[in-house]
Amino acid sequence: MKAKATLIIIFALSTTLIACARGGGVGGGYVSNLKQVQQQHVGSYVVTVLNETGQLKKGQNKMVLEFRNTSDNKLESVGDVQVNSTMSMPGMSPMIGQTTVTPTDTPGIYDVTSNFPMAGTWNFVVTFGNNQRAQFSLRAQ
Ligand SMILES: [Cu+2]
Repeated sequence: MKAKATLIIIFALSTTLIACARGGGVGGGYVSNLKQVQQQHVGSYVVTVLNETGQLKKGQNKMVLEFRNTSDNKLESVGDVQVNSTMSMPGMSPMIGQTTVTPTDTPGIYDVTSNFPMAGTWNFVVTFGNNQRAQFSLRAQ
């Protein structure tokens, strides 16, 4: 009886692992085990920045941008998404954090890579849909 229960548990675990192994990039293999970095409500959308640790670091970062409709909490494609990532520097022109956004096969999920050349607070402005804008203040450590 006990062995049977163990087998069922192993089966359930392996099914979960197979589901997680699908897809390539962080967002391509989008699974709910990503951690939230920050979230904003913009109009009828909830926009969330996620990654594997929930924290950002100086240098190269892989993230996922998630767009959900607040009415049903379902993922929703928002068309072209652009990110402008800058750090204001006293007495200097802003520092740029090179960022690329790639749509994934899942509507509402976008892969994002950012290179933050400096630790500190980054203004991470996401433009999407009908010129809507989510403004994040992200800390890279
Ligand atoms: Cu800087």
